[in-house]
Amino acid sequence: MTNAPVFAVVGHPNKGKSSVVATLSQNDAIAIALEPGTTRARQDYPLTVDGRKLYTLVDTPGFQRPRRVLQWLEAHSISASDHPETARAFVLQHRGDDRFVDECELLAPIVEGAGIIYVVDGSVPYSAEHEAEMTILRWTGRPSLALINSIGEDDYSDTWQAALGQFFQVVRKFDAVRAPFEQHLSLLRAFGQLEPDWEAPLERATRFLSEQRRQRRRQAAGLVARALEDLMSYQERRTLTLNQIAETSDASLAETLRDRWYRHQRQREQALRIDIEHLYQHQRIRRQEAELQWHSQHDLFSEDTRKHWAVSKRYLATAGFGAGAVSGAGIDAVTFGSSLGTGALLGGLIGAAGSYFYGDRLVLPALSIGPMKDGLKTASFGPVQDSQFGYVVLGRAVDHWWHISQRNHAGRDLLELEPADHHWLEQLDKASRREIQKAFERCRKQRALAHQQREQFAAAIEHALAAYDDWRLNRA
Ligand SMILES: Nc1nc2c(ncn2[C@@H]2O[C@H](COP(=O)(O)OP(=O)(O)OP(=O)(O)O)[C@@H](O)[C@H]2O)c(=O)[nH]1
Ligand SMILES: [Mg+2]
Repeated sequence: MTNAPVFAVVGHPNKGKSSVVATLSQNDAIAIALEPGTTRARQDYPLTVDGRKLYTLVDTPGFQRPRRVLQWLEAHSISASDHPETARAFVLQHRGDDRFVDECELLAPIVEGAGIIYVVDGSVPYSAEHEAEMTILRWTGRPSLALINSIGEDDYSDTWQAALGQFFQVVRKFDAVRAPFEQHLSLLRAFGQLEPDWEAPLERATRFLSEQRRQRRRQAAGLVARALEDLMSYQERRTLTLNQIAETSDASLAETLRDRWYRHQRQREQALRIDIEHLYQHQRIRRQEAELQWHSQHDLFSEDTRKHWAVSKRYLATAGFGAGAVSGAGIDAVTFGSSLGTGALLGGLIGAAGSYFYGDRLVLPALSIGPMKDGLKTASFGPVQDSQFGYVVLGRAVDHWWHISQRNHAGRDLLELEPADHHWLEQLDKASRREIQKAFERCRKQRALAHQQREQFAAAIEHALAAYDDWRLNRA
């Protein structure tokens, strides 16, 4: 596949050209800024999947002197049949000419054979000043498509549509920042219709991208499952001499180990965040300070978190079994490893008050000091003895994954993980819920998951991702 299509993304300065390139090439390193003139030189951005180049997008600076260029073209043309030749001659003759640096940069890839993606801002009114640009592009004779990318709130896309339709073969609305994945694919297909040589490679590109999306979800589920396994089974340990034990109170030992345990858990969760972001080729996501610093408001262990991260008390009470299933034999199956009896705990959970639930007592592990061995004792803290903790982590992880999987590479805003107090997990099939609950139980008992159990756990998490995706979709 040597002839992967090349598209030059061109237009007026500051209309979202680089944003379109960033999104379609899945590259968040591309400079996007409020000031016009951010892109100064032509730059190629190939999109590769599994080492295969599917297409290349060329980011370009905006037109600066389109009327002057058009004058030159008109003065050097005899008839319409020489328009593409004349456009090529313009580029050849003006290389190094200070007046037309930007025009040469943006026209060069087109006269070399690239297709044209012309980007306009549909939130400002159409103006005739664009006609020189559009005419120049038409002169090149290359396949062309116009994108109406709305930067602001207003909508003038109708007048744009009418004007662009006279110059371009296809006109589409495309929001570089918000367009969902399906629209990326549909855009590629539209291009395939413009040029017979591109139809097959672009059809292949859409297949590869769809497959990549499925694979990424599977890999994301694997990452979340591994993180949950680590978090649920983590134990902080410290070996102490007799002297140390004599000098240290249980309370301060517990505090030290607990602090370290907390830190580990938070770091592990952060590592998961970054792994997920990198999986989707997001290398520079800025998250809220509060998220990175674990401001107490967003603390993994706070009541606030539980409320906000899609884990209701009622859900927690019936986690893995579905509402109403926790009765009779069901209760035995729910082993909430707590110092309280199962019955008492469930009473507290289901009871209207239940407000003590999720206090540190239940969620957090306790300090344990082992027997003396060779003059040393080992103090340990963890693993967490309440599998509900896993659901809190899962709810947060799934929500983060969803935002990342939806995020276009033109997005530069802060990632704010909005609170949601919903029962989305109830949409998950029972078998998957049971699988997740089983894995949590094993982990908190520090029994390593066997290969097959790990796979089943990851598959259940993948179902959870899909369920969450559906739930978000239906909510929108
Ligand atoms: N809300 C919103 N803003 C956008 C969109 N596309 C671009 N912008 C904003 O518009 C501004 C310009 O975007 P760029 O992609 O840098 O535009 P450009 O055409 O490459 O600009 P130059 O390289 O300077 O010619 C940036 O502040 C973007 O964040 C969009 O689809 N939605
Ligand atoms: Mg730019």
